[in-house]
Amino acid sequence: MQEIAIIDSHTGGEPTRVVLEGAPPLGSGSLAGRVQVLRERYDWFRSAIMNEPHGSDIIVGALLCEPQDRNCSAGVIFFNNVSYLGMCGHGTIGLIATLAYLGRIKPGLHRIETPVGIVTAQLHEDGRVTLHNVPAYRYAKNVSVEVAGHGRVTGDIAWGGNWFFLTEDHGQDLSYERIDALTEFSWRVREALTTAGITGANGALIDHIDLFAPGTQGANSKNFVLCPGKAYDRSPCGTGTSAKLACLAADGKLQPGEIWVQESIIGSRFEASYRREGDTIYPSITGSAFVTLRGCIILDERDPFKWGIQY
Ligand code: PYC
Repeated sequence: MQEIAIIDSHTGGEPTRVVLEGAPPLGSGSLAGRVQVLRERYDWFRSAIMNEPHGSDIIVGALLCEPQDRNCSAGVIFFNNVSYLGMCGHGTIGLIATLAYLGRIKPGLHRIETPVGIVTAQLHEDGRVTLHNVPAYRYAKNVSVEVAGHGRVTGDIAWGGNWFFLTEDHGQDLSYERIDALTEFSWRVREALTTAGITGANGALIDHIDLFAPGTQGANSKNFVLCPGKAYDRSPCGTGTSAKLACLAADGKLQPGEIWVQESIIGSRFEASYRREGDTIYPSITGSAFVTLRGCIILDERDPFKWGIQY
């Protein structure tokens, strides 16, 4: 039997599972190096925690690691049902809420090491968290792709800690009742981008699709975000909102310090803004997370599905 200590939380409805103990040895190098070791040698660990029957395709895992930089409160590697994430906005907010729940951190600023760089997170006295993310940028504007059964769709490609295709030109009604249709449509967009050889910088796979529409009840915008494993983000997506800020900034539609309220497909919200240093955009995302479960995953060697049901 192997036991893996976990704490689950949700940020705007999107779950995060912090893995506290029980990970295989990844060494003490950079987080980017450690995620490579995890991917190449111990991917069964990710699968066991994320996939059914222990997990589900909607959970994002956050493996707590010793930071290399001693000025950081923690290091973290994010993963999901299919792969690894560079950064995760809702997941960082969930991680901070979890560390606070454990009494390991107090309100204030905390540096967190991730595979794509150091982010900082402000834990507020009332429990809200403001994530100061890695720099975001728009890589390409007005990229058109032919989507099977739909026609041409035009959008922007941007980085916010993960790669996104962001579009308002989708002809879809972004309503919760249409989750299945939105999932199928977004998946087709993703497949069309891959088929057309459209990527992020250095050939990076665009594995998040972000559909936008006008927001409701004072929100600037509402979105539907399809994640890499075909689950939709219940939260407004921290890295996706960061990518959106980069596009708004590039188009001169949002000024530094101005608040952008991003609403998710289930109605949860992030408050976002950015600061600019030269050409560099630094996004900040504020949201709340709530701890929902504390426990232990048990890997029983007799269980034929202990490593998760693989797709
Ligand atoms: O909040 O950045 C995010 C995120 C990425 C995937 C799911 N949530």
